Amino acid sequence: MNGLDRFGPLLEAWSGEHVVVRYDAPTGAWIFIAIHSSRRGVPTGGTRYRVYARPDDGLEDALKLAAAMTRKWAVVEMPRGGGKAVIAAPPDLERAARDGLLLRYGEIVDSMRGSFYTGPDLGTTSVDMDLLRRRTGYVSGHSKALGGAGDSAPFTALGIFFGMRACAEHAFGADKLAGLSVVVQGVGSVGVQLIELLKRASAIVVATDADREKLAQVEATGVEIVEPDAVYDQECDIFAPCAIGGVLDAATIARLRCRVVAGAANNPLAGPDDAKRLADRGILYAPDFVINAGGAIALVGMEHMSLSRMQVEDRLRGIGATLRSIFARAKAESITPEEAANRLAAENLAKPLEGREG
Ligand code: PPY
Repeated sequence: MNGLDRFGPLLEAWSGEHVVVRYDAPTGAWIFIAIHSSRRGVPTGGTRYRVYARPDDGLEDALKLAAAMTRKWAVVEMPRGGGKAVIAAPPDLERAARDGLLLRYGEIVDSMRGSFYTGPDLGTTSVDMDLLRRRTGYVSGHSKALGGAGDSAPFTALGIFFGMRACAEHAFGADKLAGLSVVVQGVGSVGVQLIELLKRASAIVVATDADREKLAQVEATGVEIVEPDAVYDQECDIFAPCAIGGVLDAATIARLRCRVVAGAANNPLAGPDDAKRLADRGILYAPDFVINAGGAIALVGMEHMSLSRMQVEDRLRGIGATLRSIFARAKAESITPEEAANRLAAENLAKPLEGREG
């Protein structure tokens, strides 16, 4: 079988617990449920639905995303563990076939009997979560009509917004975005919400997306647009990656003309050296798993910890406070903010579990 030859090396290099793998014969999709860590609670993370060049690219994504979830729950101190699912789908599945695939995926999640909790991610919506709930209760982010928290994108966007203000304070000396230029890469569900918040705060927004149709919709609201590949050369104060991961590598970092990188994308850094590359260019980087934790906080907070909307908003504001302390620590310990955030996550992971909320 083509496209599976990296399975062994990928798993050998991974620090997680286990992976549930399923080949979905009716569609040809591969399903990977990566359980990275159950140390702080039930492994919980979204379900990504995407077309990959090869199935092992989907596995690689799942492994990295699940590890990031472990760090994310640890830095925000929520009683959950790291896990993530990837459905590596064939291109152009028809609606009925996609629904069938999701229902079968829901059965697998259900068979795990609560050892993995999921919700929406790139390529899935709360409508999909409603579908999954026909097969399993271990799903968050389903519609309000069915008793869920609904779309998590507004919460993720609000967390990014508070995080950006902390970045602005550190980089420009004032915790406000008015008059700052922000380039938003990706106008998916989080990108569009973020653009609205930025406009309201009187920031100057420039957007891009590979999807022309989506981009045209954003342009129609008065936002300036740039070509997807020109985005790295665009002079701005803040570059906000809000699309797929792996976009920042040696080549693109060399082109950046911004002072801050802060966005919603998971794993925007292509490799382990890229945080240092950003720092060497004098660019402040908000670690992704800190600044993009808003959706995770909102879904689990509202659906499983009975937090009110106000309490969730307080926690989203806390993303800004956490980033401030990460930037201070990075400075004090002469390390990158990424490394400071990793140290904070590792410390929280090592704490004894007694006496924690939840
Ligand atoms: C993420 O932050 O990347 C998530 O996957 C968050 C999340 C948490 C709980 C359910 C679904 C998604």
